[in-house]
Amino acid sequence: MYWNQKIECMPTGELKKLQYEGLKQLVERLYSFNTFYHDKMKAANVRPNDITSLSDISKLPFMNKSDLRDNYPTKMFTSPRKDVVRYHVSSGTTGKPTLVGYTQNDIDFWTESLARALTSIGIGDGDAIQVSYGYGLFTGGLGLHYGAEKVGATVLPASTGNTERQLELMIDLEITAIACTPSYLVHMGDVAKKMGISMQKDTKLRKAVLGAEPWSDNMRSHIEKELGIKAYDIYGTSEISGPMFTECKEKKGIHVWGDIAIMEIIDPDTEESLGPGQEGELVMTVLKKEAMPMIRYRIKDLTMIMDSECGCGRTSPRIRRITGRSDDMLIIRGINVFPSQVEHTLMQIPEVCGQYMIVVDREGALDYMTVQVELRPEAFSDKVDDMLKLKRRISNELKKYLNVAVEAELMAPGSLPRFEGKAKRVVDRRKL
Ligand code: DLL
Repeated sequence: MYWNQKIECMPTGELKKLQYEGLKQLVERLYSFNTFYHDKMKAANVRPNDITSLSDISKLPFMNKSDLRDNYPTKMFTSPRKDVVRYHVSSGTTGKPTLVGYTQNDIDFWTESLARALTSIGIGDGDAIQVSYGYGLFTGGLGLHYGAEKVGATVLPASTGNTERQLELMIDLEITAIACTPSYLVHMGDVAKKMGISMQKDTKLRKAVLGAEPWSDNMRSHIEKELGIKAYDIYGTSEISGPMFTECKEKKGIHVWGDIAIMEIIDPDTEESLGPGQEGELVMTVLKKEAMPMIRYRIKDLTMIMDSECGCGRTSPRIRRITGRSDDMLIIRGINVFPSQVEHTLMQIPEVCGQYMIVVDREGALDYMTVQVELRPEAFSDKVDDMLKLKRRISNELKKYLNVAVEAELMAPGSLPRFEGKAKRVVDRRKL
């Protein structure tokens, strides 16, 4: 079953033509109407007339998260406020968050993308889907919500947390599909067990749309076996709109709709373009975005373009599941955290010196983050009450800024390791 067979199964030659036309229009529009892109293209010595084939995309400059930070909040927007119908916000690398804006057309193509994706894994009007991604600034909840409504599914906007109640509702409402992070579904399974609920026998849950954080094939097998369901990978980033692309029933790579996005894979160090089957960093150009277009955005996720055909009949390009990142971003309970954000927060607390260590661990299915913070000698004391207060204050500051629970561990002056070369600030003990 296809949602938009014409596009999903379009012959490759035709799709490339469509992509070229989309790219040309996008470049012309941005060069003429947006100072940020105009200046960036001019600095790279490229004009709209230089784009005469799809491969000329390589002449265009890359964009990075730092471009979003430097132009915060709306300098990169290409639509006036009256046409912007929604904002979402995700983590920036330091100081300011990343803001994304959407026109109604942007919301519509995002929804269309998810309608195609959900149809490809067999979710439709016969399903009741529990959306347990966060609703709010995060794109997961509302993104899936709109996509699932579009295919006619009945949506339970459960958002995150309150797991016992989520399980009760899952049973009472005969939920057949769930969209959440893989770690939350595993946690749900653990809570169900404690409540004496068998996910296989007591619920009607049969499909899960899992993403927003890396997860392995081992974790998939574990989830499918334990819960008796089929688990599919969903991928996206807020900069390209949010969750957009999934595996189909074949589970052999994530379909990326070619009329929506052009993908490239580059060597993260040399920025050279890599061919199908070669692993590198994913770069995306989103052809349809109006409010905040993205040209050659370096997402920093590591993957490859797959060169085999998919058994489902869709011709759209596919990427292998994401295996890691080329930068140091961590994902804790689905929330992106950059070590630079931790440092930025700590540097504003007078009692701490510049030495810190981030330790990430997994207990059961949930991630825990501890930040070991070395104190200045004058701030270090043997008064337990003072130290507890300081610990609480630092934990709260980190939590407020990172949006994720963090435990600060106070360390005596000189106790954390020093590095002669690149500092190693993260110890990640999670096994996926
Ligand atoms: O996580 C959007 C999303 C919501 C995707 C719900 C899937 C489901 P951001 O918060 O901007 O957006 O984080 C994007 O999360 O660059 C990857 O590093 C990581 N990520 C997202 N999906 C996957 C996945 C959303 N399926 C960043 N596998 C991305 C591995 C993923 N990593």
